[in-house]
Amino acid sequence: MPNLVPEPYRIKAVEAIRLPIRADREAILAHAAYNVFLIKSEDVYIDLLTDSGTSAMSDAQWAGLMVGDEAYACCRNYYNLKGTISEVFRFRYFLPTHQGRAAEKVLFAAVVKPGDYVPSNTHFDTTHANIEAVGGHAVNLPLAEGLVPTSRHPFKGNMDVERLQRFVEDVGAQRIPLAMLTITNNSGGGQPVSLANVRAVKEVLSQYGIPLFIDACRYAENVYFIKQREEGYADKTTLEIAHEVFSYADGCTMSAKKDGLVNIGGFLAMNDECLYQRASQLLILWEGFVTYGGLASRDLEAMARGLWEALDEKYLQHRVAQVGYLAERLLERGVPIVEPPGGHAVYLDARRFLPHIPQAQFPGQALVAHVYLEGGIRAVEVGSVMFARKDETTGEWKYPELELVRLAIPRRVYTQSHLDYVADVIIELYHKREQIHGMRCTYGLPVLRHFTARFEFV
Ligand code: P71
Repeated sequence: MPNLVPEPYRIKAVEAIRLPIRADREAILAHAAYNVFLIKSEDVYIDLLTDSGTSAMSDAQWAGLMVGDEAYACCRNYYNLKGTISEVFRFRYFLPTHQGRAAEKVLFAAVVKPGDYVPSNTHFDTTHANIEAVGGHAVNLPLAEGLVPTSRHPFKGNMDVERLQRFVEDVGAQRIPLAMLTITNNSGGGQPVSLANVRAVKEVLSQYGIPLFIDACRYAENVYFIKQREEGYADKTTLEIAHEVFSYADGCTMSAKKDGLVNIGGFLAMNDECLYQRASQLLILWEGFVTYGGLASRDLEAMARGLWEALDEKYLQHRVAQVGYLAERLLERGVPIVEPPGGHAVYLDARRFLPHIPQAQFPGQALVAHVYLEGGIRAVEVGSVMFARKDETTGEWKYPELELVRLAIPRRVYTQSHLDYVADVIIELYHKREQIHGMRCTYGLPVLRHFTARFEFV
């Protein structure tokens, strides 16, 4: 069993979970208007909605909560976090925020003017929305292979560097206040970005004086993929690789709810002092003083410790193997997924799973609904519900290239037998796929509609 990497931890506290009977699951889902964001968590058996904020903290992190110094200003935990960030990410300045999107909001409000462009390998939905909220255009320039679920390119999260160069020439550097790289690329299947790509993107941007920011949510998983897959990095430590990744960047946004191994927290970091000053003003306005940024001091401490734990190689080896194990079990039964699997999730390819459902009838959402009905498992759609956009002039909908259902694996939470159960449920559903019908959206807000939208089966 080459994939078997036992959990490099043992379990000290447990939380009961319960599978409602099928009839109850049907009623629960209908009551939630077929949107799993609206299902009570106690009615979910295995919760794979997200890997964000759902990690199990370590004993060291829990102990860290007790040494939270709850002073309004300059608490000791701020300095502990500052120490971690300067040792791992090596940016000169940082501001804590309550989560990733708060860091994005502050950053874009400080640098993006109406009509500006922010290119990325692929922006996550909150990033996209925060750029547009200040009048900017969020532009995705992924590698072509990144949009082909069956391509086994090792770094499908890469940005297309030639497209970036052309894009900068087309719109002009003065309209691009910054560019971004999301590591790993969440919307594209949790795929990593290579160090060669980070370097190449930085080279292009340097010609024009455009800063590079990294969306660092899953930096540790990305670092581990570099170590495994990129020539010349097998013998480097995860910390050394992290140093090199961030050395090409001018700053980063971070949702520590992912690779910070905390339930809440994030930060914005940068080298530019002027930007730090401007961002500090906005942080104080929206989040809180610069030494806590909307968090309790104990949360800063848990983050300071979690950011280190995420770089532990034994932990990363298990994490990536765990996701890979679920992927393998599905692949050996022919279930279409995004290959190779990413670091935090297995993504079902809803287009190939349900070829009889047109994109306008939300095959991803229909699959999410049935994954819950079949096994009480909560997944999330990353497809037309999340990314389709209405053209304001023609009124026509533009659908995304990828129609995916993400099975996100919370960190240090589920064991292999949970994943075996998940695989069995999905395989069973795959056998019955022809019985699954499309959906229509009966209510949806124009921005980030997936959180609150309502559906029914057609
Ligand atoms: C994820 C999330 C959380 C989420 C967001 C929207 C719908 C469902 C779940 C959040 C990210 C992310 C990247 C690459 C920034 C954020 C925002 N992801 N960048 O994947 O993946 O961070 O949630 O802390 O504000 O489930 P935030």
